[in-house]
Amino acid sequence: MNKRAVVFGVTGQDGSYLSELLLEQGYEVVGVRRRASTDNTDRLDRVKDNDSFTLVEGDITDASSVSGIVSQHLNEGDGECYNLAAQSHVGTSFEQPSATFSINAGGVLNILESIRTINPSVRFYQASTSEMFGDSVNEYGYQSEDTEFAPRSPYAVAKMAGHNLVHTYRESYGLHASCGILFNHESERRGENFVTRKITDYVARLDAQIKRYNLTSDDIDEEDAENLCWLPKTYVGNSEKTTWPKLRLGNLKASRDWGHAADYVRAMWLMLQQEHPDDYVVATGETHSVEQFVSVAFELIGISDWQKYVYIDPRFFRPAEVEFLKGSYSKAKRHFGWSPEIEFEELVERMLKSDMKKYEKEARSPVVAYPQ
Ligand code: NAP
Ligand code: G4F
Repeated sequence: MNKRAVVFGVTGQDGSYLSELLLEQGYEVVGVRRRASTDNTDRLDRVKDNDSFTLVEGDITDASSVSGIVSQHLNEGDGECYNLAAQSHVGTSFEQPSATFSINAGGVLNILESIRTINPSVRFYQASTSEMFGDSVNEYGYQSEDTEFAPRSPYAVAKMAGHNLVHTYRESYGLHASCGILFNHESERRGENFVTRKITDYVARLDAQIKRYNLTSDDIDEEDAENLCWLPKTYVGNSEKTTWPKLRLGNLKASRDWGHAADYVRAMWLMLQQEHPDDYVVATGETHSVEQFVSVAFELIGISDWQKYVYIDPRFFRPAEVEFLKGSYSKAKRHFGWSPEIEFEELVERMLKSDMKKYEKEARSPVVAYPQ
């Protein structure tokens, strides 16, 4: 019989990559999505029609929904359960702290309780996060499993509660429950309101418009066009300058350790294949500022004066910021041979190329809407 895995948060970035990996490994995968008013399963295009993949509805904040799923799909044997479901946006957690806590902490409790009471031999993965470190660094200036946690957002506090619940259930009931302390990981499927995807999406759109109107960067004005659509004020051949809406960003100085999601889901799976449950940092060991990400993305379309296109908008600053993340993945490497394969420049390029494909068609149409 094939091994079975239940994936909570299957419609998200990581849920889609993990489902693909598990199916490749011969698992029967049950993906759990919450009810949505319209279809939100585009990221699952590669797995939806696979006979070993089943999509079911459920919400981790609803204990009876979770226990129903665990008793139906993980009631016997040593199946695996991955909790990737979360309100995953740090900025949003300041606006919706209560919803964030109920999903990111209460949801974990519901899953752990279901496993404990229905089938304690199920192996459990919890999506913990480098945000839990806040501004802590170790004596070498980075973060590892032993670095103190000092959460700085409702998101991180809720994730810490989930993390501690996993420890409690591991120690009290002997569950095989592991936490991946994952640093930022992005991809072509990253949500558009995370900074990396927001940048590549803008740069791809800019590139499409520059090509559409056959412009050079010199033809474009410094002026911000917040309320204009992506239609040049003047057309090519006219001596007047063209105005574009700018890329509105917050803190450019923050540094993140950015990897690719496809690499990181491999680490999640490997954690559950270990004899003993544990916590592992998953990271690249490199850090780059948001500004560097911006600069690399613009360079890829041949623009070096990116400052001209960026507007620093106070709306995107957070009440408290995590300024610096750089993780050491040596424990994951030592225990199960994991290391990342996709490097920073390749990550930016892959995301940008994927967004460029999206705008190829738009570049040929005359009027486009102002991006939200
Ligand atoms: P994501 O794209 O935002 O996906 C989150 C998923 O959770 C979505 O499928 C979402 O469903 C689902 N979800 C939200 N609330 C739910 C609820 N109440 N019940 C059931 N499902 C719910 O996030 P991601 O980037 O894939 O990250 C996966 C996990 O890793 C998250 O827990 C995140 O906090 C954590 N993490 C991410 C990173 C990173 O850099 N990506 C780093 C460290 C940790 P909808 O599609 O309906 O919204
Ligand atoms: O892309 P971000 O929103 O990711 P953030 O806050 O680091 O959180 C992500 O990584 C965590 C792991 O460390 C995950 F747990 C979490 O679920 C999520 O996946 O912001 C990255 C940085 C921040 O310093 C932010 O202040 O970019 C800065 N930033 C600057 N301008 C912006 C913007 N962030 C966003 N989202 N939008 C901006 O316009």
